[in-house]
Amino acid sequence: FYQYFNLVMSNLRKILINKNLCKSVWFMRQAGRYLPEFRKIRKKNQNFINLCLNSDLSSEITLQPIKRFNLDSAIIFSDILLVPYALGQSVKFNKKPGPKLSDFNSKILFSNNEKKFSQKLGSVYKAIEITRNKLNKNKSLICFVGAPWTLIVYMLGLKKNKAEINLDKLNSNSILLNDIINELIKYLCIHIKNQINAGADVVQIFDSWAGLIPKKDINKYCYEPNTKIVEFCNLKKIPNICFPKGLNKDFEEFNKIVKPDGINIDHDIEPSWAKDKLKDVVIQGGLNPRILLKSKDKMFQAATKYFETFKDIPYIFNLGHGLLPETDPDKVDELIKFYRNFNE
Ligand code: 1CP
Repeated sequence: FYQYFNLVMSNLRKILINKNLCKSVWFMRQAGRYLPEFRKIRKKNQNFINLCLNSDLSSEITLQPIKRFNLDSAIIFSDILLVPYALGQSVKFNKKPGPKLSDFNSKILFSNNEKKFSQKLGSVYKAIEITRNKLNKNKSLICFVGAPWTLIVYMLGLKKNKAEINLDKLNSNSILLNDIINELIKYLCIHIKNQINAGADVVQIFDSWAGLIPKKDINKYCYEPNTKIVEFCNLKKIPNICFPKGLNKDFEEFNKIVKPDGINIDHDIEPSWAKDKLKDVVIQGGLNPRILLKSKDKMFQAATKYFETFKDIPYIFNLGHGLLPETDPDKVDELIKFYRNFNE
C-alpha cells in the first residue's frame, strides 16, 4: 500500500510528509501579472474579485505557467483577500496604492456562519476541482490563505506606507483584535479544509506583513495564530508551508514554536544560516525575485548558492517573494532549466 501511496503521491507531498530528498520547483506569483497570456484575460476582466471567482478562468490561469514552464506544482489562482470579501467586506483592487477594503465593521464580521462563507467561495473550490482533474497526477496543486495578521493589515487599513504600520490604530484596537484573530482562524481553517476537500494537496500560509509586527506583539499576532492553523492542518493531515516574511532572525523562533512542515525563507535570510538554524522542517525558496531582472549569469550565480547550500537536505526551490510584474517570462524559463540541469 505505501509503495503505491508513494507512487501516486505528488512530488511536493512526498517532500513535506516524508522529508524526502526528491526535487521540486515552483514560484510564488507564478500565475499572473508578468505573463502575456494572463494579461490578455485580465484586460477583459476588469473586476479582479470576479475574475478570481470565475472557476473556468481561474483554472485556466492556474495552468498557464504549468503549460509554459512545466513547473512541479500549480498554485490556484485566487487571492488572500477573498476571505475578508467572503466575510462581508468589499474589496477593490486599485493599481495604486493597492487593494482597498470598505470600512471594517465588527457586527458584520461576527454575523457570519460556515455555510454562508463556504457558499460565497464555492467557485474557488470548483476551480480547484477542475484544475486537479486537468493537472498531471505527479504535480501538486497548492492552495493558500493569508495569515490573520496579514489579513488584518488590509481589513483595518493598518498600513501607513510600504514599511510602516499605524501603531496608534493598532494599539487602540488591541482588545478587539484578539476576537478578530480568533474569528479569522476559524474561517481560515474552514477555507483550508474546503480547498483540500476540493482536491488541493498542500496549503501555503502567507504572513507577508509579519515583519511589520512590533517585537513585543510577535507572539500574539504571528506565532500563536500561525500555530493554531498549523495544528489544525496536522489534525487533518494537511501538508503545510508557512511564509512569515520579514522576520529575520526570528525565523528560528517561528519555526521552533509553529512547527510547520515547510517554511519559505525570504531574501533577507542567508541560506547557510537557514540550513543551520531551521531544523525539522523542509526549507523552501529564498532567491530574490529582483535577480530575475538582472543578467542571466548573475541570476544563475545567485541561484547556485541556494542549490549548493541545500543539495544534501530536502529543499523546494522557490523565491523570497513573488515574481515581479516586470519579469521576462523567458528568464523564468531559463532559471527552471538551469535548476533542472543542476539537479539532474
Ligand atoms: O492587477 C492585477 O492584475 C492583479 C494582480 C494580482 C494577482 C495576479 C493580485 C492583486 N493578486 C493576484 C493573485 C495572487 N495573490 C496569487 C495567485 C497565485 C500565484 O501566486 O500565482 C497569490 C498566491 C496571491 C497572494 C497574495 N495577495 C498575497 C500574499 C503573497 C505576497 O505576495 O505577499 C498578498 C499580500 C495579496 C494581496 C494583494 N493582491 C493583489 C495585490 C496587488 C495585493 C497587494 C500586495 C501589496 O499590498 O503589496
